[in-house]
Amino acid sequence: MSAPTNNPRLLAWVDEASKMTQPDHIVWCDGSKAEYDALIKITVDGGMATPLAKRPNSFLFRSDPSDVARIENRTFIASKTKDDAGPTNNWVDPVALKKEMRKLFTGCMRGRTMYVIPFSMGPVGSPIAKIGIQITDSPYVVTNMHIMTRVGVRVLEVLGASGEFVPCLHSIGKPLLSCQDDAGQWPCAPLEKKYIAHFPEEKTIWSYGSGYGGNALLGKKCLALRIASVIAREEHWMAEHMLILKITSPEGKSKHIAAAFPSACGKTNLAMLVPTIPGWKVETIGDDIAWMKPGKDGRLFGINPEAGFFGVAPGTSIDSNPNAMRSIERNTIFTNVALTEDSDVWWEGIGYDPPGKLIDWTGKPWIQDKNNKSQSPAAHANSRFTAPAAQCPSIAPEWEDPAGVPIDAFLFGGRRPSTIPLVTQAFSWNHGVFMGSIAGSEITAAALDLKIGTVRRDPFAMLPFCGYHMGDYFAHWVKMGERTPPASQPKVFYVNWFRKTKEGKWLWPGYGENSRVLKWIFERCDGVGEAVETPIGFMPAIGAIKPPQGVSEEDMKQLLEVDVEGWKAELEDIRNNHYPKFG
Ligand code: SAT
Ligand code: MN
Repeated sequence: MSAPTNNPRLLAWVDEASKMTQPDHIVWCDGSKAEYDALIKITVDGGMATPLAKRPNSFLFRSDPSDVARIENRTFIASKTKDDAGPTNNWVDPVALKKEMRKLFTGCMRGRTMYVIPFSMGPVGSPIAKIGIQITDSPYVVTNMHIMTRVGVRVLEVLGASGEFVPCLHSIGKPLLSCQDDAGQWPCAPLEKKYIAHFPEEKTIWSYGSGYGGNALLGKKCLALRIASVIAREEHWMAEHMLILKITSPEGKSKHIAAAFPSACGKTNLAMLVPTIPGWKVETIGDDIAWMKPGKDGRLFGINPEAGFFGVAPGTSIDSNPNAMRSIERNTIFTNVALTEDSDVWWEGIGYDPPGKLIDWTGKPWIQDKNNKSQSPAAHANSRFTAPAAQCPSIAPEWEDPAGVPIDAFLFGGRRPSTIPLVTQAFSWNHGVFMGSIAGSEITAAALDLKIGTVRRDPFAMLPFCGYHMGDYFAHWVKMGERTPPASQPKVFYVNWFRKTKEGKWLWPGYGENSRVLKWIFERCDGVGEAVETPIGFMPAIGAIKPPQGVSEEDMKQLLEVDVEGWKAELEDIRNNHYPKFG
């Protein structure tokens, strides 16, 4: 196939990669539906994918049990010096790593097809968007990239002969010997040969040995966060692990809120929230990543660089997230969920019992046994759906606006049963930076490295996703504030939906009721919300947030108290255990 580009740098890179990996064929992807269908057919015919009878154009994949999530201990920032990667990233010397990885990549695509995927992160041609080119030998990855990014010829047109792109080299790391095929098994390399490598100075990504999620869909965490965070620092913008939502008042005024939470805090649910308060509307711009640049008027304008949702399936139900459930009715790829007898999907927390016998995510028969508390789940805890964002009923009309949307507020949060109130507003930008830097969740289940009750902090929810020194990242936030006129700075809030009583009862119902807190945040941005000044920030005045049903005045008091003793312990933990990590 002749290459559909005359970009010399792209042609040279593809040539070099194909000489190293030695594929049987090279295919330049055009992003068309015909291409998607043909690739899906290859996976179905090969026994890798199962068509789902109840959901048009939807398919189930089961991965290898060793390849089910991002692997942080095999993810590397290969900057020139260790100090540039900082104390919280895995650093390796880039020269040594390339030498090692070249050995692995040599001949790794034998017996396979190499796909060249031109993709845009962000609306094609948007001044905030970036172009990536992913090389991969996985048809599964190509189909997922079709959904998660904008793939195709239009991207090559924007790239032109001299445009810039981020080269993303990927292989599942399993060459096929002559006459061999995968025999329906998910191909990948053993753990010690898996490498998810980032070269921040060159702005390139080399990923070897995994076909799953963020390890393999290189536009997502690798490009849109780790590499983009490096570019954003150089170019004075922000690449953040944030959802963006649009909230509209009964009077028809809108604000945009970008929010960062550590994992398992309901980011996708918040992005697609259905308000319980009459007349208010929440719409979705993005559920995972925000790229924000200062506009001409000094305000920050944000885009969602992605085109789809790669959401966690377990816990997603009509009650917890009706918009997500409706987004996945068709044209969706499911990975590692359970299969029903009538060829539909099922997972723990889908909101109803399994309709009879299932095939679990490992491919084995599974019958629910409610008496057996240690029964292994039918769907993997990190099983996923990949669905086009355009299918989401709550998607905002301007979600693909190349100019982005003006950001009025930043939210940080975490799961904090004690100390942290329902909502606090920062006094200033830098106070807000402090709030982002201490974000984290309390450990509720025993982890290897932390004991129950301690806070696992994940500053800005960026700890696994920042491509450079985390201390420099905090400084970048401070500098962004200095570059933005105070009146144009987004206001910053810290929220906690997960407060409990001393007896362990939830104080706040969460989900759609969080709209009450969003309303106060909206009003604060509008200059009308009533607040009191406390030692930890501005907080809602009595009556400024109307409690939902089941939340008493007494509960509200607890939710909005300033826990002086708790905060003293908090500060001690921050001073002694958290900040020293960053130098
Ligand atoms: O696998 S992804 O990195 O895309 C999702 C996640 O682990 O947060
Ligand atoms: Mn994420």
